[in-house]
Amino acid sequence: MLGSMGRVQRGPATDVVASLREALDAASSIAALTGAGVSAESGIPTFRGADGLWRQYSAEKLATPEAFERDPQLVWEWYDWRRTLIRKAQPNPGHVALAELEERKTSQGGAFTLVTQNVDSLHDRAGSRKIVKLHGDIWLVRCVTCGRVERNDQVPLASLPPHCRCGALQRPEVVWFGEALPSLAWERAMEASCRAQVFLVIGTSARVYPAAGLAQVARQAGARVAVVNPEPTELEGLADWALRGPSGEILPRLL
Ligand code: BV8
Ligand code: ZN
Repeated sequence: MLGSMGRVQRGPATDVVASLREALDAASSIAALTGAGVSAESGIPTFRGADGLWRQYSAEKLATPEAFERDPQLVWEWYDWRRTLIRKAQPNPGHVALAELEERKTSQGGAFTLVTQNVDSLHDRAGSRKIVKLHGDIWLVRCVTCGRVERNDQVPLASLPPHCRCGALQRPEVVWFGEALPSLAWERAMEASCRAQVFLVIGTSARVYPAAGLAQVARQAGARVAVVNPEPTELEGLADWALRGPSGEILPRLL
């Protein structure tokens, strides 16, 4: 049923899902922005949900260069804890559905770009190919001195904090608050958002910028926007479809 504005359609009712599925089938270019909520059903706590705190610290307190400068050990204990959770986690049906959507769209000669804020690599493990990682990758580390980037899969970390072969400290290769996003990733995210006819916003509180601004970019370039989230978000006002519920249940219904 259409809302009063005739635009926003509530809840994952079958007609809403069917209408979005039709738009996805017809679209030649689709972009999706995901956040921590898409990994919630894989057992990974979100940043701002009830289970989002670690030793009572919020992400804003730990995911900063200042926190790392002040106490690299503490910041690495947080990442080691998250890496341990992520290693045990499996991609859920929401991750898998996004990989299938990409496969289907590209096999029809269309485009599907998955832009993620997540650093947990569950989209890679679910089979997504065209992934733009806006905030980095928890399995990569970077030397604070010589800049060398390498993969570190140790769970738990053998030594906390890890050190580079040059002897200097290594940090997680992720984007902290106050740090610029990788320019190539940002360019690819902007390009995909401007080209999309349908822009999916999945499992994000849409509070962190510039990532959260991509929905507006897509809309201004003519896309229709679908939001998949059990809760209302800051993007409610610009959603053409608001599918209220967990992505692990809703996304497979879009196939
Ligand atoms: C930058 C990576 C400048 C590391 C992260 C004031 C106004 C506007 C902006 C700012 C401001 N003050 C400061 C800023 C800038 C700041 C910002 O936006 N702050 C916010 C807090 C206001 N942004 C930055 O600093 C960015 N950099 O601006 O640089 C610059 C430019 C040039 C040169 C130099 C500097 C960098 C931001 C990146 C920070 N890094 N993480 C790591 O992961 O450890 S942020 C972290 O939180 C995540 O990466 C993610 O991006 C972000 C948001 O989290 P979400 O993914 O949305 O998760 P959240 O818990 O919030 O929400 C989960 C959602 O899932 C909920 O809605 C929930 O309902 C839903 N959900 C739950 N279960 C399910 C579900 N959905 C579906 N299914 C379910 N089952
Ligand atoms: Zn080094």
